[in-house]
Formats: sequence, C-alpha cells, structure tokens
Amino acid sequence: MGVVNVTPDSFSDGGRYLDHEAAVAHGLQLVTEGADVVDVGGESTRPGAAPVPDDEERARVVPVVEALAPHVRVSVDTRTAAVAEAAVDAGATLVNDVSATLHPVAAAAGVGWVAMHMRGDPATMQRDPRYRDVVDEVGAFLVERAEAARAAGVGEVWIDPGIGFGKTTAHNLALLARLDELVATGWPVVVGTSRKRFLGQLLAQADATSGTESTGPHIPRREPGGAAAVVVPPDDRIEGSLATAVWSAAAGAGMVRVHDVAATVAALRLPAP
Ligand code: HH2
Repeated sequence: MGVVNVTPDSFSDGGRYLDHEAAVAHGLQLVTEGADVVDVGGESTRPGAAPVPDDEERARVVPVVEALAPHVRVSVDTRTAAVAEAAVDAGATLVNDVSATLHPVAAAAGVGWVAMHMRGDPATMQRDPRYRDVVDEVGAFLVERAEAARAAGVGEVWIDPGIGFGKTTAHNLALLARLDELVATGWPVVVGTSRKRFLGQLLAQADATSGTESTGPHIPRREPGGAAAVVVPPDDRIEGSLATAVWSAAAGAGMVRVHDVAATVAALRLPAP
C-alpha cells in the first residue's frame, strides 16, 4: 500500500501533494513502482494534528480518488463517515480507518475495511501512553473490532496495530517483535512503520552507538518546538522503514503501508534466506 497524503501538514510529505495534479501524478508513480493499493488521505493524523473540517477533507480526497481508481485499487485514509462514503462513490474499495469505527460504512457500501488501533486521538495520543501489555491489549481490541465488522457484514477485514498512534518507541518495538501474535489471530494484518518518528530516534541512537554520529550516514537534528530529542528527519529514515517492512512481511503481515514504494517492493522481493 503506497501513501498519497493530500495534506499541507503530514509529518513526512506534508504539502508535497496538496495540489491535485501532483497528488495524482504521485499516485500513478507509486503504481508503476509496484503498489497494489494506493491510500489517499486528506487529514494528517500525526501527533498533535488538528482535525480538518469534513468538507475540506472531502474536497482534497475525492478528485484524487476519482483519477486514480481506474488505474489501481484505492483505499481512503479517513476517520470520517461522510468522507469515506464520498470516496467509495468516487471509486475507493477499501476504507482505511485509523478510528476503527467506520465498519458500518464499509458494510453498507460492500467494500473492505482496515481497523487500526489508536489510543486517544491524534491531538493528545502521545501524552504518556501506558499499557499493561501493549500486544495483548491492542490484539484484543482489534479482534473485537474485526468480529464486529464481520458480524455487520463486511467481507474483507484487515487489522493494524497502529504503530506510533498512542505508543512509545518501546510499545512500537514490542508490537513488531510480537507481530506473529497478531497474525495468529487469523485476521490479515497491515503494518505502517514508514518514516515514523520512532525510526528517527532508533537510527540516531544506532549512529551514536556506532560512533558515526558526526560523519553520517544520517544527519540527526533537534526536533522543532524545543523538544529535547535528537532524531533523524523523516526523509532520511529509509533504512528503518525498509527493515521494519521486511520484518513485518516475514512475520506474516499481508500488507505494509509505505511512502517509498520502489525500495520496499525491491526489498520484499529479495529471496527469503
Ligand atoms: N499511519 C498513518 C496514517 N494512516 N493507516 C494505517 N492503516 N496504518 C498506519 O500506520 C497509518 C495509517 C500516519 O502516516 P502518514 O499518513 O504518512 O502521516 P500523516 O498522518 O501525518 O498524514
């Protein structure tokens, strides 16, 4: 699944594809690079992001979905029923739902649904998230959501642990380390680690440990807003994105949601050892 963010403020590509032509061209480029699904979103869900009015989100997403749908399977990345419905009318056949509440829309429209786990909402989710056992809690939540969707009549249901959505780096790593437990639920699994902040943190740490901090391969920087952490910026997180995509696929995930489609497809095509 390749990502097209039609937003001014997404964490890794905000503003690059807000323009209609640029968004469509990027989506088509991802198809030539090997994406099976293109995920079109009109609202950033990065930590601290403010909600976008429904009309605005719909106006961003629908024309891009319409233009891409004849060429590739399109999913709509939204947590708003009206936007999901409009995108399905425009040709989307998968609702990628970070709120895990829109299964009635998918059931009524006869399309697929991705249920993602998020703790709280984007505005507040990274304020001290805590779990007793993150893998057990996320897994139980997703299975309950998937069963509700199946009971409501959704034929194609995916579950997604929601890497970075109300989770610390340790939580994200636990979910990846024990991804096989989510796979063992029998529901097909989607994973989205691409360019996420925890990778920026881990890459900066790895460079520091190997003594290459000042000479590369990455250039870490202090995060904006006076935050104390030093991280590798989003465009420079490719190694972490690829390593975790390959790891996820090897653990049994059926789909990975990525920005760097060509590199991910090449990495996933490597013969298994
Ligand atoms: N992550 C993001 C958005 N949508 N959907 C699923 N199913 N899984 C994810 O992990 C996931 C998602 C966040 O990434 P991005 O779209 O690049 O950024 P932003 O939310 O800032 O637009």
